[in-house]
Amino acid sequence: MKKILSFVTAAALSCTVLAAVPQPVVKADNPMVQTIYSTDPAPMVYDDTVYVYTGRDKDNADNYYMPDWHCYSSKDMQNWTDHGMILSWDDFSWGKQDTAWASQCIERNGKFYYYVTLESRSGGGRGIGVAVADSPAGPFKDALGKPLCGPSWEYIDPTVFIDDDGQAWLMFGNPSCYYVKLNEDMISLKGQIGKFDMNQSTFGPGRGSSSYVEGPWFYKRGSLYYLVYAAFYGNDGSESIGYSTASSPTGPWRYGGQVIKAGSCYTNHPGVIDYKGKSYIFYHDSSLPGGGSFTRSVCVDEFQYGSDGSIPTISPSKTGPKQIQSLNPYQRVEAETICFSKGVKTEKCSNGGLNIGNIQNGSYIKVSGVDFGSGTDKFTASVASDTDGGTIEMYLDGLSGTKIGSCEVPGTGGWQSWKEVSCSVSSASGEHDLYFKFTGSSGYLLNVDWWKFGDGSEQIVTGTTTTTVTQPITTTTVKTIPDNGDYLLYSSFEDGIGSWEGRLGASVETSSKYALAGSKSLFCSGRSEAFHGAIIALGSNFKAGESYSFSANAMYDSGSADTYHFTMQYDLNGETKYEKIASADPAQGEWVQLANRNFRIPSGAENIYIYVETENDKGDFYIDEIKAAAAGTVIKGAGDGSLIPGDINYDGQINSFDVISARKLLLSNSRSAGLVKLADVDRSGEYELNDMILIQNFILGRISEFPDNTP
Ligand code: FUB
Repeated sequence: MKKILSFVTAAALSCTVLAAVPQPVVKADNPMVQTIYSTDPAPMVYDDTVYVYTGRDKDNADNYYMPDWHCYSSKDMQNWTDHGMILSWDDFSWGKQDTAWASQCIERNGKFYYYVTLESRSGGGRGIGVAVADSPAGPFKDALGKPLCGPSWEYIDPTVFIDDDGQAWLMFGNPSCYYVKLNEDMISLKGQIGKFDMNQSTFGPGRGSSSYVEGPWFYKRGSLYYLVYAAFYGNDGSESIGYSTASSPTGPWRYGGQVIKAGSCYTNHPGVIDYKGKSYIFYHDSSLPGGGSFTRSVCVDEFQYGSDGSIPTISPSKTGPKQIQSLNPYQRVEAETICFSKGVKTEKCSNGGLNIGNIQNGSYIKVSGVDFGSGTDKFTASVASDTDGGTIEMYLDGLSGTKIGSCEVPGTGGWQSWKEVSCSVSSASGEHDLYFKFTGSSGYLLNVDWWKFGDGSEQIVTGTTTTTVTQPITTTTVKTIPDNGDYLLYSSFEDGIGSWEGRLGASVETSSKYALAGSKSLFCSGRSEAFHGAIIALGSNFKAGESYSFSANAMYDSGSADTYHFTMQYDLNGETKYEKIASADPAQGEWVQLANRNFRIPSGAENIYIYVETENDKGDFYIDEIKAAAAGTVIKGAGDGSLIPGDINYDGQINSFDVISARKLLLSNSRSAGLVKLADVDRSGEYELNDMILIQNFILGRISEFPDNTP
């Protein structure tokens, strides 16, 4: 009782103070990694997500002592999820200790090729190595057991790009830039290594024959090829970033200008991407406390190309780019998803992935742009502590902003002995930066694996559109989460088959004959067994032991009626196992949804796949709109005649959650045709601002039906 009273009093007090005093907001979101010194950023856009690969400078280093490479991902450009160390110098039999320099990763046909710089332990200089993985965050394995290029003291800093004609190019080098074609296997060279003509007109006037030094970043935009690189100008004491352009990968290059001016860090290293219609440059500086030329930190900023394709001079910012999508606190958020932190480290978690640790009194984490919607009443976190624990305090918009709650963490008997703790929270609605401040006595207090908030909408899910599931869901309490388009996996087949494959003897290809949404689906044929179907591996977004909402849609247009299964395949204790996620019987020529809002991936499962198969029939079939989201998410699908225009989150009613979904949809670049149809309440054929206003007016009682503006 005492505790509740003191919490209420504190909350009330902090509200009173709030009204009078402007809130100190922690603004510094660059550098984007604060848990280690990170270097040489290499961004990659894959599966609607930005992955950034970095090197690591050792703490207190007095030279480039770099033991391993790390990976981070984001969908909003402000909050970055740490995937930890993905590869080390030690994973290469030929690599010398602590020489893990710059790198870049690229995807081809569902495999991830990671090109790295390493010094050869048998002498001769540095070289470019290549490691391969099945998912963006690894595990990666050296593909060759020897350098792909080198050793040579000039061979550092690989950049890789696959051109529109399918030809892959590798470029690298200091103080000259070298280029070579890669074979389709991405791990062997096609032809000889060439060297660009390095002069003032190709790479700008600089300290040497040109300004180019190292760290090339090669890409194409429209029909123009770009090389952005670390450059030395005049008497500058440190590297700038410059760029050149060409109309072919091998030049002739034409110097474009200075992109980022020299700062206090001796080196720099660019990485440039376009993501969701915006352009971003990644680089490194020495801005983290204790930072310097050998203790660097990765940063990111947004920029706009000139109408002629030129890159402007960009001023590094402290705030980083604008957040492009809010964070949903009502689904499990990994604690290592961080906008900015102080006094926090990440480490491997016994439950998979990472957890945050090394937390002491006063350590904190900022999570940017958290959308609490119409309000929250509960906070839950998975925590561990080998000491007496501590307290997780939660604040909005600054460390001295509104305090919305405080959760006591007890000792759990070990730093990896996980326990869920919950507490009530108040005053949080709408979108805010969320601060977790950790308090307690001296020493390390607690670790956190994940957290989430509750929105008071706990419901008993009594069934889905499935007819059979191996895991009963009728007795489980599952929150019904509105579908806000935040998917962990989404295959619409509009842009190709993605990572889908034919299972065993089957073949898959996209088809324009039928589509549940958009204009394409995936056609599965050549099946000589019922279990031959369409299959995809679940990536690092999915964790064994966790529950998710899965949905697929299937149809057949000829052959016999049969039961269709949406199945999970995984390895457990050396054995391959299969479990039905959902099953249904489609009528010929009609789509059917195979969905399960709460399917748990068994603990310990590895090599996890999902696939669609049939019970007996071996005929062809089509699948479309395959989605996976947080457990409880009501994913829209086929065969439901009860779709209500305006009910964008598909929960059977039009309410304020639909306005939130409508707003998100308006800002989203990747709208599914099904969602657009539901949101286009005036039936104009397009989803526009007017539709969102109509939905809002409907909820406010200003209109009782939607106008029909059918063209
Ligand atoms: O980080 C080690 C080296 O310094 C990189 O390979 C270069 O690009 C420079 O950043």
